[in-house]
Amino acid sequence: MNKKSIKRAFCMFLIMSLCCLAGCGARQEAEAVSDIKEDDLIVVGFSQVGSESYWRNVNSESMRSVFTKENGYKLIFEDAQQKQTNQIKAIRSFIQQEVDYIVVAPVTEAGWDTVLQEARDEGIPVIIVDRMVDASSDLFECWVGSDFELEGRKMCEWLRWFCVKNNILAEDIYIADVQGTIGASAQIGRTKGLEAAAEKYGWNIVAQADGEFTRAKGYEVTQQLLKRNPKINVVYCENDDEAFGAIKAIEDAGKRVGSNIKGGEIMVVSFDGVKPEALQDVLDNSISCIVECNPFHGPRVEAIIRKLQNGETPQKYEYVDEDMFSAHEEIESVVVDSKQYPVTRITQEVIDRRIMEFDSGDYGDQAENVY
Ligand code: GYE
Repeated sequence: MNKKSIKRAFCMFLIMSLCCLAGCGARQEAEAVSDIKEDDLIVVGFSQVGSESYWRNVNSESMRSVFTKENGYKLIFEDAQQKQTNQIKAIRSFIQQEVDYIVVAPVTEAGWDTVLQEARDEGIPVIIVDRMVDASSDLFECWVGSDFELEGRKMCEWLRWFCVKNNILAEDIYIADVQGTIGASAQIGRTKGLEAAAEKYGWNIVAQADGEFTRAKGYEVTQQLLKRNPKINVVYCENDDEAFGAIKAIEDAGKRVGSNIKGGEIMVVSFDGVKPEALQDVLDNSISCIVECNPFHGPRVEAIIRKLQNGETPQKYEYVDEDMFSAHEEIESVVVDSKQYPVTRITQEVIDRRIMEFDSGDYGDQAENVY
């Protein structure tokens, strides 16, 4: 054998050994997972809102990805199809199945006392995620989600400075508020933020209607509102899916979408910033500003359950940090209650980086990203 063939043979041996090792590793891992006994698993019943938006689907995936057998959990996932009655049924069935934890992402805030009391009577801890419940705080262990009113206020500060910098008078602003599901915390907070700012700065809110956080409803509602109110020059969509519908409705009505309000364009702003297409719309100036809403609650809820398992007391309310996105350079940050919030300037690079981070599951330590 010459030197070259010895080298090649050695390489082959090395590759084969590595493959064998990797195979053994994978096999061992599979065996380890199948060794986990069903009885040892922590059973989590999760009642999810539905699948009304891209945000929601990413949120469901985030929950599914942590509550796995490998991590020591059995997840019972129930999709409520945007109906609270389905959530109440699901919670009652979780109680019957004697799950260890109940996690609820409530559709709307009101009407939870009775069923949460039933869970409490059975000694099952309840964790509320994303939206909030309007119930006595001793009926649940803790809550983790976004400060929706702050999101609305951040957006309105952005709009205010946009108007100042572009010499647009407050009285010339005519806003259509395409709301989220009425009674959901995300709707209540975002609407409240807008109403307070309109009052403070003198903007006109000419119409408000329920867009149910969906693209189809966002389209339908915007189409109707534009017909009835030809003066509308800002469409405040309470999520990106509604914004996709609104953009189409504006274009179908023969009008132009964009930030040039003085030039006759209709400005669209929205919330979430999860779907890459939404950020692309920011770059293309179809959406002028997005206030981020972070959907990665799976690791946060899992961290809470781990604490409860260890006999620790988790923080009662945990809010997640959130960004803002715009392609406009003139507003670098906004201030709400003396706190400064930077606005990330959207470029193709920023979009590509976010896509890469999301694809690889590397979006920072999400469980830590709370205050
Ligand atoms: O903004 C929207 C979703 O509750 C934060 O619900 C959530 C909202 C989110 O359908 O896209």
